[in-house]
Amino acid sequence: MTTNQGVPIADNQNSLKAGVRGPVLLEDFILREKITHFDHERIPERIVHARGSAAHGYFKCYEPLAYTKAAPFQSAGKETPVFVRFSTVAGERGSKDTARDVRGFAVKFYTDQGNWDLVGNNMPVFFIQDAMKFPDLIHAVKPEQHNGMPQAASAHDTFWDFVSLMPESTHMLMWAMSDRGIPRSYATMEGFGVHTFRLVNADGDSVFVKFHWEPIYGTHSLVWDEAVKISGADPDYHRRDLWERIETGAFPEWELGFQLFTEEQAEKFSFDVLDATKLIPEELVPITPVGRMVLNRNPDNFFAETEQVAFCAAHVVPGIDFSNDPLLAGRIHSYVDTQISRLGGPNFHEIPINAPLAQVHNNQRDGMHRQAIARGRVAYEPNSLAGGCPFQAGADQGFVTIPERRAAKEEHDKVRSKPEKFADHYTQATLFYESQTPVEQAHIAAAFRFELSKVTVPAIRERMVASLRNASQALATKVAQGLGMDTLPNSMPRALPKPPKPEVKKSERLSLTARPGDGSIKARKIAILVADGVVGQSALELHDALRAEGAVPRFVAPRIGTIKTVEGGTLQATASLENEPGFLFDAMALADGEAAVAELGKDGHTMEFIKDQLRHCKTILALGASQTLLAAAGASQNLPGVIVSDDSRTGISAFIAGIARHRHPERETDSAVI
Ligand code: HDD
Repeated sequence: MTTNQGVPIADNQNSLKAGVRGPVLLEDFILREKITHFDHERIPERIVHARGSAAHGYFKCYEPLAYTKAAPFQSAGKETPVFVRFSTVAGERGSKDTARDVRGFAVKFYTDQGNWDLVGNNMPVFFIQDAMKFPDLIHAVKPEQHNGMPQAASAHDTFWDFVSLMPESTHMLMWAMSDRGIPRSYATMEGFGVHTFRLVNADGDSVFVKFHWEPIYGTHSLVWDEAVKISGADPDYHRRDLWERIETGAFPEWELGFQLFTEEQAEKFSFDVLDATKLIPEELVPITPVGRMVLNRNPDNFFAETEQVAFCAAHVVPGIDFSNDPLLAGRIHSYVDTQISRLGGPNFHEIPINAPLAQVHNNQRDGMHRQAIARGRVAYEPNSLAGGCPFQAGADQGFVTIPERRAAKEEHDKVRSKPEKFADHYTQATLFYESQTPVEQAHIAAAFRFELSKVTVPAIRERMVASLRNASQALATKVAQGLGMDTLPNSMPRALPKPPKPEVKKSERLSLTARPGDGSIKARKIAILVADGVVGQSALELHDALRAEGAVPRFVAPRIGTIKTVEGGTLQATASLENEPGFLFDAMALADGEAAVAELGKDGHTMEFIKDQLRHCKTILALGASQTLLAAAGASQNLPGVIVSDDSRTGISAFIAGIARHRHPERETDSAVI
């Protein structure tokens, strides 16, 4: 052990004192260095997206792409290293993972031509159209300034005050109130670049693009009651899930897809592609798959990597360019700016996780925390003393901004204004709501009801319902009923009374059910409830069958440790009913064995365990004698997703098929707690 100066430390237990009971001496440089460093261990957390988790991996290109010269897409099979950070937006760094919120989905590609950061979200649209409103949006959603509450939640007055006065947020509210706001796992969320970007090829031709990440495990979310309970039992739920998936080899994986369209197509759309509150329905522009991203390595050090990684919407590489989206423009400024205070100066690009793999050559010098030692005496260009180095890369190699085509009607020199189509605030909110299944619609209504019921000012609730009427009368009526409103308020006047007719009125691709995934049960957490006297053979058979499918089964018992089987053998319970409650598992099985069933039946946690699994519509298997536990918990054997079996083989295969469906929403009723 040494000091930071490399001086060997003889004693790391005792400070230097004037006598064993005397005062500590100022001379103790070892103590002072240790405490001083400790005092400065924290850096400011991110203003937004403070709570996050990350992993390393790679992106692999399917085929070379003619429409972009961006390095990751130049040859089939080409791998580009990536570092990906997922996050919630509103909560502070130590807040819970399962808050209802948008999730950040930020990908840093370490390309041959420098770093490209695709800093997106798990929703394809945004609350506002212009970065000018971003500080207002964030001030409204963060804990209220007078009392610092609530933490990691949009269910409070200031958020709904703001959004109800900003009807452009209605579309995004639909997404945030949908089950997308409470994902089951980072590995089961879609990701979106949100803005329209441009791809540029070697000839300088450009095409518009929207970026999509599609999870191979399918889209899968929590239900609200589950999310609330998980936040108490395991606030690190998503962080742990990401870590464990990678440790167990069930690597999270997404397919990258492009929605490609030309400027001429864009001009004909009923919406403006520069408006980040609008998406492009896949029925209008289909998604072209271009490659896969796999996350296969956990960070070595949370602070060094996950905390210090600095993403920036301005980090693009040759072949990728911006559009004129006014929300994107503000982002291009904001990210570097924020890192300067968060990471302590302009040299954060030298921190290993941020350093590009491509070499850096320029004449930028000095500043706080500079690591690089620039040799020689030249720090300017042009020069002759360093042989002219570093040379500009030139238009062939270097980044060239594509010349913007300006439509004749956009002739104003400088304006603070918006295009007319930006004023259509509701058409796509309607599209999203109408495209959901009845269960998804019910969840959206329940989420609005919950959030608005936390709003203490009646006028805000009414204004929000008045706005919702423009998106969906049915939804507004349901929400109003849930809030005890006797009559519906008048609809809010629309900024654009006659919006253009939408090309698509219902898009099945917008439902979470549209992406069921590969049908596997990889990485699902499954509880097998056991106690002394369990039938070991069928319990182990089930355990092994689940493992063989890539799932993560655990024996859960009234206490952890060794469990005796009827056959005279043993099982190891790695979780207890108390330390891993039922809502932490994707599915459960009740093992066979009279004595075990009797013991489990005596423990109050067992009933709660089963009831939560029932309530959250998960797959339940009851083997042999354990059927009585199901009955005691009030479960009818005829419920979809509840499997009762005396024959472990058939029971296990039905169980696996049930788990692959994620959940059995047919079990939901209006009165169910979800
Ligand atoms: Fe942002 C962080 C995504 C609009 C300003 N943003 C941040 C992160 C994500 C996004 C994923 C976390 C990155 C990480 O893991 O470190 N932000 C978005 C998306 C937006 C968006 C998808 C809209 C389409 N953001 C947006 C605007 C502004 C910012 C309009 C400001 C004008 N965002 C920031 C920031 C953050 C940030 C203040 C905080 C921490 C950081 O940058 O590094 O600069």
